Amino acid sequence: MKILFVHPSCLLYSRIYLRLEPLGLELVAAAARRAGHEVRILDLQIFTQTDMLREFDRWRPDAVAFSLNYLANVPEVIDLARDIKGRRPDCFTFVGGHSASFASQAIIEDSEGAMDCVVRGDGEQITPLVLETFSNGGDLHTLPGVVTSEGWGPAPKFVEDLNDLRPARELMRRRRKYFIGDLDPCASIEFARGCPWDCSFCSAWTFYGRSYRKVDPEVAGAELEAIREPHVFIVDDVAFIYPEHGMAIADEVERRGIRKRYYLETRGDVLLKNREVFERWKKLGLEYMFLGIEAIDEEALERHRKRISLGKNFEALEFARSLGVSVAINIIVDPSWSMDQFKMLREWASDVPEIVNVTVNTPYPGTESWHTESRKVVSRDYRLYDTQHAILPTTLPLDQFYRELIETQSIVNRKHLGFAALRAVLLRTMGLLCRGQTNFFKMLWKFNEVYDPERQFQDHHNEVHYEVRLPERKGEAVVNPETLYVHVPE
Ligand code: B12
Ligand code: SF4
Repeated sequence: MKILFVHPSCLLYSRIYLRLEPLGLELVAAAARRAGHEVRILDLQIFTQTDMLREFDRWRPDAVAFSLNYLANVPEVIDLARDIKGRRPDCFTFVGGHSASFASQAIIEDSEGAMDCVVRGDGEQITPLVLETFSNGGDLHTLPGVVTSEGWGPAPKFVEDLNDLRPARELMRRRRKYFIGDLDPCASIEFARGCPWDCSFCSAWTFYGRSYRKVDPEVAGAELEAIREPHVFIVDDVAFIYPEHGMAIADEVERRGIRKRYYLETRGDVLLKNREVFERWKKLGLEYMFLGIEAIDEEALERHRKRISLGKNFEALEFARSLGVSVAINIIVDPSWSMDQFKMLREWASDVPEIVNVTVNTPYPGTESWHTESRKVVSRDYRLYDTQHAILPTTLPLDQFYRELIETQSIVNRKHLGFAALRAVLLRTMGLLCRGQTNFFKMLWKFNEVYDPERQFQDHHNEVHYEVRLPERKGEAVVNPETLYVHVPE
């Protein structure tokens, strides 16, 4: 079969700071190719919907498969499936990914036959089976993790071995468009999958049943060596939980003489526990580290169930600073915030040397807070579920909330991306421009074009075609995690 794999377009956030290769889709495409299919990938973070439809008409694939990690992309993907069925009703359409797995029933219903099936969980092993079953006219809904209008298959299965497949990077067109900050161009890599913690606002753990699976160090080393880009984003939810794993990959990097610059995400307590691993990676080229701090008060940390104290988080920040890496942190703003709370955050964010990323508390399907959050959501428009909009009631009038939010973000943005920051990274910027890499340079002045309080406020008044389904019993005091899992723990 001929299969076109499609990644949807950028979210608000990605229009400025980053654009990263769709690693999950590359892995699934590689699995389909290994099963003998002819595959192509089109990334709508780079190409347009018109490009996609043109390719569809010219190449005439037998199937189109979408990747859907972000809830905000659900309407776009359903509409694209409708376009495809409108052109060729016999073309097989399916979708997988993080959000597709949590919103599978809604996607099947809302697409009214345009999406033939949703594949929940790890996609590599099941995709060839889905394609085979479709071509033989078999019952798709009997396969593990598969949801169709006829019903649900059994629970999805974990891929047997993470070392088995490598992403089909060579299928990506215009790879130089992928970047994060001044790591331009940037590739992505996965050293481990899943997360054993259980923060109440996050669905990384519910997706993978709190499992944590590691790629063998030799495989990780070989893959890293094969990457052409000089910069690499490590996509693990929490990097280097096990020190021996981090050290063994570092051995591989040294043995192979790999010299790259890296970005990774981890937790404060993991950083403090495995100091020597991060020190070693700093020597190997670790440049940026994202620490999941989330709050600057104990009460919020408790509510998010981060299982770390404020003191430990600050200690981790101190240590990260001493390492000499650039540290990025995320602070979750609650829609209930007053002017004073915003002001306090602005003052704090201006004082600390870290890059402070500000997101809005957004309960997501698949998280515990989606069920326990007792406030009524003010919008069920999928497009607003991007952590940059308030979908819970704001205490401030909504337009004022956005003015405060964007003022806070712009102060933080100016601190790191304004002229002063540019002066500091002038040499690097010139180097990138000389090599024809313009992604970082362009991002420096994009803020005002992308973030506009009035536009964000108006987004609440757009016509809504597809709505997020609310949980049956919203405002529950406790949720049984078993009911949240996509992959049931083994
Ligand atoms: C790395 C990462 C990022 C990176 C960038 C990722 C990127 N490429 O754009 C950064 C740090 C920049 C980022 C930012 C954000 N992220 Co993010 N991110 C992740 C993370 C940790 C891993 C994603 C990943 O690459 N995994 C590795 C690959 C191999 O797995 P995968 O893509 O899931 O693919 C597998 C399956 O999903 C499936 N699959 C995928 N596609 C397809 C297609 C088909 C056809 C099939 C059959 C199967 C299939 O098979 C694949 C292989 O098994 C996830 C959490 C997680 N563990 O999934 C959050 C996650 C996806 N992000 C999330 C969020 C909210 C965001 C932000 C909006 C805000 C924030 N606070 O971080 C921003 C927005 C970014 C944007 N794109 O605009 C949420 C999504 C929630 C939701 N329901 O929408 C997640 C789930 C984390 C969470 N907090 O719960 N993110
Ligand atoms: S926020 Fe981080 S530590 Fe918490 S469950 Fe999600 S990935 Fe794990």
